[in-house]
Amino acid sequence: EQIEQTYIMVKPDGVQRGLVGEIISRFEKKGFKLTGLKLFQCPKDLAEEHYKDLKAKSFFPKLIDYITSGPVVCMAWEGTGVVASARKLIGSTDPLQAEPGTIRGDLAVQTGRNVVHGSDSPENGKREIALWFEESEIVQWTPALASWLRE
Ligand code: DAT
Ligand code: MG
Repeated sequence: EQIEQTYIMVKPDGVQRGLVGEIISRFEKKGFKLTGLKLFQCPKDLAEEHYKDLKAKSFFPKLIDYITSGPVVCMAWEGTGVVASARKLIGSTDPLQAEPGTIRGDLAVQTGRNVVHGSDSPENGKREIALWFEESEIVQWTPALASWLRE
């Protein structure tokens, strides 16, 4: 089984609304391993690089303003299948379409305030973690409960 990494980020609305603990908790309880965590004020150039695939979209300037409007919480999570599983825990891009039980389905009402980001592929997981974290900020550790999560 391939161990993957994904970049998860509580967006500025999630931080302002006091949802940081709730959001971290969902990934923690699922059983993935946290390998990086920080509060961070995102500069404009980093936001533009992170969302470079959306540069041509009409909403791009608003998206950059939103992501840089206040602190975000950056996370790196690791595990087998973590990329797709995290996307499921997060729910659809439009929170009104997101299923109840998902983070966006439970905690948000609009695409432009959808509280959390998650990488969409293992390749982007690696790319985004390298973009948002220094190498020294990623910690390799063995959770004591590992044998109770996986046989
Ligand atoms: P996701 O965050 O679910 O991976 P995405 O990568 O397609 O979605 O888009 C990145 C972010 O851009 C998304 O979380 C919110 C914003 N966005 C996407 N589509 C939008 C739209 N049609 N109008 C406004 N904002 C949009
Ligand atoms: Mg995306």
